[in-house]
Order: sequence, then C-alpha cells, then structure tokens
Amino acid sequence: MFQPDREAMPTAQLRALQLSRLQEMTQRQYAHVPAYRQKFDQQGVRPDDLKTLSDLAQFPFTRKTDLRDNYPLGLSAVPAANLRRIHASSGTTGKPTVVAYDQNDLDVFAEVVARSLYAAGGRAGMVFHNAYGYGLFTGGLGTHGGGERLGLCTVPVSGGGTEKQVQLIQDLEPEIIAVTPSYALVLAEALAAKGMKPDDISLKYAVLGAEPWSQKTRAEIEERLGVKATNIYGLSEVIGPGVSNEDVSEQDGSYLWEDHFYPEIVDPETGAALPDGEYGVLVLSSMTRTAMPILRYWTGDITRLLPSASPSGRTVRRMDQIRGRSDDLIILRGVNVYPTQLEAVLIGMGQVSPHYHVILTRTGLMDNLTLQVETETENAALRKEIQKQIKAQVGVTVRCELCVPGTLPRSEGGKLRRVTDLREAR
Ligand code: DLL
Repeated sequence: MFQPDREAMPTAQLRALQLSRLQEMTQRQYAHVPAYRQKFDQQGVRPDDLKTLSDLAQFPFTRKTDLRDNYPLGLSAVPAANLRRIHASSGTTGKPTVVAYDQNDLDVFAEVVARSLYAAGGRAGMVFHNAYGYGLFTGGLGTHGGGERLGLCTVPVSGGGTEKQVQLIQDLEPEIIAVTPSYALVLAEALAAKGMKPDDISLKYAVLGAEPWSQKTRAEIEERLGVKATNIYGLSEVIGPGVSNEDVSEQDGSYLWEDHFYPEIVDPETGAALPDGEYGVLVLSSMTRTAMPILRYWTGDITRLLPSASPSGRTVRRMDQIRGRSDDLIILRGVNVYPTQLEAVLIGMGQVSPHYHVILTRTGLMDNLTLQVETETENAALRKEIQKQIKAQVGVTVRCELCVPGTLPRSEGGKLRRVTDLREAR
C-alpha cells in the first residue's frame, strides 16, 4: 500500500471520518456556493440534517446539467485567485463541462493517483510511459502528477502518434504504461508489426481506464504486451483518474479511495439506495475537494460495490468493472445490452480481432443491431457462429458483418466511440 494508514484504516474510524468530511463539505457548499444553497433549500435540507451517513440520501444529487447550468465556474467554492488549474470534458453537444482545482485539490489528485499507480504495480524509480491525452482531458496531467508523487520517472507521451510511442517504448524501456484499453490494443499491434514479441517489450504493468472494457480484453492486452493490467477509474467532475484502482496481485475489483470519495449505489430509475453487491448507478461525493466540491454526483456509470472483505487488508471497499454507462445502454427489443457484453463474447471466440463496432438502425418500430467485426477471410460459418453465441450469451439477435482487418475505427489515443446510433436520424 502507498498509504496504509488511509487505505487500511479501521472501518469504524473510516465511517466517522467520512461523516465529518461530508458534514464539513455540505457546510462549505451551503455557505459559499449559491447553486448548492438553492438546491438544498428546494429539497428542504440543511447541512445540520446530516447526522449519520444514511441521512445523505435526503440530499440532492448533482448532475451533469448542474455543471452546465453553472458554466463555467458557478459551482466554485473559493475565490478565483485560489484556482490553480482548469480541466474540461468535451461532451458531445453544447458547452464543455469545466472543473476547477486549487492547490489542495491538486495535492489530493496526486495522492489518489499515486495510490492507484502503486496498487497497479508502480514503484519509485520505474520509467512510466503515460499515454493518456494531455490537455483539457484529466487523464494525462492527472496521471502525470500521481506518477511524479510516487517517484516514477514520468514520460508525458500523451495519446496518438503511434510510431513515436513505439520508439519511446523501445528506447526508454518503461516498466509501467497508462493508456486507454482501446489504444493499448493499437500499440500492441504496432509493436508486433515491428517484430517485438511480448517478452521483448520492457512493460510489466498497464493501467487501463477512461472507457469500459471487459475481462476478455484484459487477457488479450496482457498476452500481447506481456503485462499485468489493472483497471483505473475516475471522472473529471469528481477529480479525474484515480477514484479507484485494482490491486495487480488480485485484479478483482478496484479499491475506491473512500477517505476522499464517498460512494453510493442507487437504483437508476428511483435513485433509492441499493445495498453492496447490487448493480446500480454509482454516485460519488468528493469530500476533500475545496475548489469545486461535488455532492452526490450522478456518474451514470453502472457498477456495484463488492460486499466481500478485501484480500489485501485494505478496508476501503472495491467497485466492480463498469458495466457501461446508463446512457450507453442499448435496449434492443426489450433486452438490455451493453457493448462490453458483445465484446466479451467476441474476444472469447478467439478468431476475430478485438476491434468491433456497433451500428443501431430502425426499421418501422423494430430496432436492429449490426455488429461489425474484423476477420482475415469472409467466413459464413464464423458469422453465423458469432450471431449464435451472442443470442445464447447475451439474449439478443444481432446481424454480424465481417470486415477486412484494419477497416474499423481505431482509438487514436483517446476514448473510442463503439456505437453509431442511426435510429434518431431516421
Ligand atoms: O475518463 C478520467 C480517467 C482518465 C479515468 C484516465 C481513467 C483513466 P472523463 O473524461 O470525465 O474522465 O470521463 C469519465 O469515463 O464516467 C466513465 O463513464 C468512463 N470511465 C472512466 N474510467 C473508466 C473505467 C476520465 N475504468 C467517464 N471503466 C466515466 C469504464 C470508465 N469506464
């Protein structure tokens, strides 16, 4: 553990710390952020009503629309002169969502990322190839700060420029890489094309996140790059990467740094609390952020908190892989499907490349899903087998389309959009 006193704090002490930090945060929000004061008043709650952790359920959620409505810095709780950094998420429509950090927030950010990279296998003195995008996206700079805090020699490669990435991996011999899983596959292809075998590649650990990925993809990346891969999760509104990370020796759920981020799992329809072990929407409160403290942020990400005790001795709870975002959910003729479920079936079959794309169309009232996959040869039997396996394992009928290798969209270093929805266009 990077910080055993925090990561393995006795549970009663951790719960007491969370309560006092939430009380203190809601007081600050009520006093310094008019938009929060208004939300509390509308809901009829006051910070003083927060007497136990279960009282939190009475408090309002914060949603992406709250950040948009208060664009750019309306949710800030400190004077503008205290701010030290701004990040933003691009968003597909309208204004970006802007998040602000003061010095305390940057320190918290570096600390939680350092914990995450340590859990992922990183140790002081290693060379760290950071292929998350630098810029307004939190991935690059956020992971960078944590790498330096841990004592890694951090190489700010950023995303894209695959040739240059390969060159730097060959020349600087990094042991740890942070990258999106979709771009890790692109790098693996490029390294293989240079004749590099997994054993020739210096990398030992990969820290993968920023987009949903399946266990099968983990196995694929581990094999091709010769690494152990862990899942890093996070989002700009709460801090960026480093809300949680798996331990490389377990690879079984990501430790959520609960002394900084208070997690709840709620029913996607009603918002009611769900017990540990059940799947729902992850809701997070950033208890220690000072510039832009966020209460009960509705992440839209579907996961569960793992109920069992942790093998590592950490007392902070673990969260499962993200199944998908509630807004990525495809409801196909009444059956709920996440793209990651299709991915798991495809990669499990072995004969296709891990690159795939989903196209949704509508004929009359009927939704259709076309799953494009890459294979070396047109093979009618394989196409039928994929359709059959998806029907058997996911429960939906899809149309599979085989494409020439290299023709489906690849990650260019950042997040990859796997789904093209043509239903509204019709
Ligand atoms: O993606 C922060 C990040 C950077 C995380 C690098 C990990 C590594 P945003 O751009 O605000 O922040 O996007 C946040 O990405 O709500 C999830 O839907 C998705 N996401 C992030 N990590 C994972 C993951 C960064 N490990 C949104 N698995 C989140 C699945 C993830 N989805």
